[in-house]
Amino acid sequence: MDALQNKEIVSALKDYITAGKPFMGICVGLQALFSGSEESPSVSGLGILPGKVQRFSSNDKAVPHIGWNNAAFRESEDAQSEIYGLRGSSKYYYVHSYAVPFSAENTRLLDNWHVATGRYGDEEFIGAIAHRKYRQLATQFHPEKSGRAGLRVLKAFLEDLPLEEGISTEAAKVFESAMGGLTRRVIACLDVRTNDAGDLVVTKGDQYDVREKGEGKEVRNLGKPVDLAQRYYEEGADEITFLNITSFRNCPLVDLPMLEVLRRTAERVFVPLTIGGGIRDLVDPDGTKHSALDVTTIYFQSGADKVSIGSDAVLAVEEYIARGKTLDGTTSIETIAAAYGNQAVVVSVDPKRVYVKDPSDTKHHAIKVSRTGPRGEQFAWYQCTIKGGREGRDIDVRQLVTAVEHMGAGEILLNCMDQDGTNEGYDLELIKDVKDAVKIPVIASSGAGKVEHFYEAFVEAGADAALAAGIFHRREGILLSS
Ligand code: 1PR
Repeated sequence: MDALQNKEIVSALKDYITAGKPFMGICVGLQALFSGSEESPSVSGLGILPGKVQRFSSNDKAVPHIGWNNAAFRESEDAQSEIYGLRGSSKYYYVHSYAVPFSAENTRLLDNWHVATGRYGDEEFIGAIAHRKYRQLATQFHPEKSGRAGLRVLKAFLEDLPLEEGISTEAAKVFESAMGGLTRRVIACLDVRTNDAGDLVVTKGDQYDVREKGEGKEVRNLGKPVDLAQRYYEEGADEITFLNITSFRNCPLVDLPMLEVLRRTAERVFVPLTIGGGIRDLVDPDGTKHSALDVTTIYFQSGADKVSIGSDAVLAVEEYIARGKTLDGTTSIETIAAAYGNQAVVVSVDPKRVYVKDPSDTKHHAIKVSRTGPRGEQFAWYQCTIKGGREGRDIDVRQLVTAVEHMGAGEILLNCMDQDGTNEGYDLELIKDVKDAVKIPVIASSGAGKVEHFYEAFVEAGADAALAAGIFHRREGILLSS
């Protein structure tokens, strides 16, 4: 709304929409149609639709609401039809902490609109609204990131196909899940670096060692980043994450190869793209300084939807703890979350187990582990590392995740160096422990070797999403189709 006001186009926009001219709004483009939002109580919305945008309650679920959920029309006659290609049986990609709650009251007030809803925990919210007469559609979800289902919506809007009769849905069958209609996400991860021949390749390590064993010890080359991303998208990945794994070595602002990878991927891949590696304040070789926020902006302009912060988050948390757990507003997490929203900031954690005989042997938060230590130790604390696992710090995972949640991170990408590349399954005890500690979504990572491992991460450990690499690169696993 600030941007619209600064451009002095608020009243022209209102006139345009109320005159019934073609309009499509996405995410905040839907929210702005309403009278206001709890996110910025002092700022008015366009007020074209009655009602307020409210924050999801985090009592029973992770917030932000990130992932694939429904937008199903409520009215019985509409539920049998597609409106702008929206199907009750499809899932769409959402990423937001605020939504317009759906109630009987809204139905009455939104009489001129078809209303499609999603359900998150026990809250029903507006997922999309389409005008009954005009070519006007607004979606809380991101059609441009919702794979084929979303592209169908965009195409239908552009071709002005408001109502396609007669396509029945079996929506009810797919709605059920522990978190309302939200599905669990499967994320394909591409670790990217330059190999010894100078080519940018996808690689994959065993416990972070990406070099072949034996003579020569070359960097493993598993393929080209854009081609692999496209393949995983076509096979059903819900999201793609690129990790620029050697970004700590050099620090030019414009990491041209990764920007080009993102640009080309965004032209072919229509699910969310996360970029990690080197998200921090940078100094160019000529001494020019760039903030982490500038770096992020360049990545977003090239097609990324989220950034993932690793080393810089650990260093920021050390300072946060030294300050007595107070925020200072200058960290990369805080500045990026303030500019782009919490959902744009993922914190990637690279922990290593440090075994102890008894929890009282360490000042750190230790848990009981089923994979015991070399001397039969049954407990471990998880030490955070930086620079791709090369340097351990005096801080444990629980300290890190609670602090970054306070700073405004929207999601945790939880690796485990001990499990990485082993194919032996995720570290379920670690995932459970982190889920207990924070309200934001947790992405399980490291160790997936078969489809059952995803099931364990979701059902036993309660992960909101599961990320994997090797299983997909080796073509052993079957991606769970969204
Ligand atoms: O510290 O902000 O510059 O970010 C660096 C990023 O690069 C971090 O997110 C860190 O996890 C990642 N990274 C650095 N070195 C490596 C390495 O492997 N040598 N990759 C690395 C870590 C973890 C996942 C992996 C999963 C699944 N790789 O990306 O894909 O563990 O693997 P699996 O399914 O095959 O077991 P910064």
